[in-house]
Amino acid sequence: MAKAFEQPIYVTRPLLPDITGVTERLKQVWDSKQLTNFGAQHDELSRELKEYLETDHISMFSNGTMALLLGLKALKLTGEVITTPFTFPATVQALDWNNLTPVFCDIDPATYNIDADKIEALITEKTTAILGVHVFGNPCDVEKIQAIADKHGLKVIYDGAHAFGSKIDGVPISSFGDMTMFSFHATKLFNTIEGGALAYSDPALCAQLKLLRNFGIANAEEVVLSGLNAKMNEVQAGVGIEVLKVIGEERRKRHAIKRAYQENLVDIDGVRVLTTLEDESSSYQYFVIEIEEAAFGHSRDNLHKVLQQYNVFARKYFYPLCSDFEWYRELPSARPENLPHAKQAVQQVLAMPYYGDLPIESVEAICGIIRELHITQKSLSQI
Ligand code: T4K
Repeated sequence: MAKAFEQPIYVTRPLLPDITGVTERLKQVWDSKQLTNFGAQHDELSRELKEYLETDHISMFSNGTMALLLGLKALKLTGEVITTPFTFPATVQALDWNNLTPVFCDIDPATYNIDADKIEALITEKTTAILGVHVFGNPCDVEKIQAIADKHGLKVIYDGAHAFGSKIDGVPISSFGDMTMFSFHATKLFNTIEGGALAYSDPALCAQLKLLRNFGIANAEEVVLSGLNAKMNEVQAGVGIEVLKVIGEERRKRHAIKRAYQENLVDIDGVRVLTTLEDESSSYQYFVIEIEEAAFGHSRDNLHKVLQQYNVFARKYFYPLCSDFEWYRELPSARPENLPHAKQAVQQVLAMPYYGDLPIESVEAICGIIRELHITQKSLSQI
């Protein structure tokens, strides 16, 4: 019989580089006395990320939400934006803060991404953009989405919060759409504690995005637009430079963990492993399973609770659906009958513990708990 873990096992743990390198970075920041406002660490990380992500241009922000919010602002969108309800609240909240109305489109049950085949029917004369999310690092159907956007003169923005390093047939994920947002939050594969970036190819956006994240200040004499304060500071950037050095090793560790999960879950009825991009193309951000209650013998919610009894804190990303937020419920596109696949996914999906320092034996033990629950069909009350 499976035993509870002595220490809690969380869905993730931050990737922490050796403290020596971070201390050296801190010393450089201290010596320079430049703590924020586009200093040397900021510029160095910016250069390194541009290369790593193979993008033409990159702008770094205090967090991913501010990057998306101001990216949408820079594109001067109005009216309605077609997006997915199966995402983190930040995606649609970035629309709210731009006075844009989200139009929720159902998802593709195979990838959990916006269903490109359902987008066109939602376009009205007010639509100005499509905001896709590369959910769990798996790419949207970028070709189909671009074709629709070109046909109707729409912008395409991707929330790539989970897609750091994702590629499609060897092409970096940021090559698609007008811009891609990345999150560098502590829970992300690559982190700057908090942080985020926009990657894009239009050089005109560089200056605009710099103004938007620095109060619209053009120079000591001129404030040219209403901006915000959303700059990445020097400590964030310094940490990021050190994290980038260990990302290859982290990806290798996560690869082994992914394989261990796959091998240990493959023959359990009712547990579907979300197909992710293979190896070099993967962002290795999450390891996600889907529970089909009839075959597994328990609901996703029951499994979630049982795992907690064993000190394992898997997460129901993304629950609740954004279309169920109180302030969207009246939108026609938020009606449940329009979002059948999203409604189903939100009841079935579970993000499993996934980070490089998670021992393979722990992965095997977690899978053992799942297997035991399936085999014995025991209810929560019997544990
Ligand atoms: N778009 C999408 C699709 C996103 O998923 C996100 C963020 C965004 C946009 C916005 O990007 P940011 O503005 O955040 O850059 C976490 C993260 O806070 C959030 O960044 C992330 N998505 C989301 C999917 O996950 P929570 O509410 O699950 O965080 P929390 O605090 O419960 O952390 C999860 C687990 O991670 C904890 O149980 C323990 C561990 N943890 C967490 C932190 C913060 C640590 O071990 N150390 C830590 O410092 O949202």
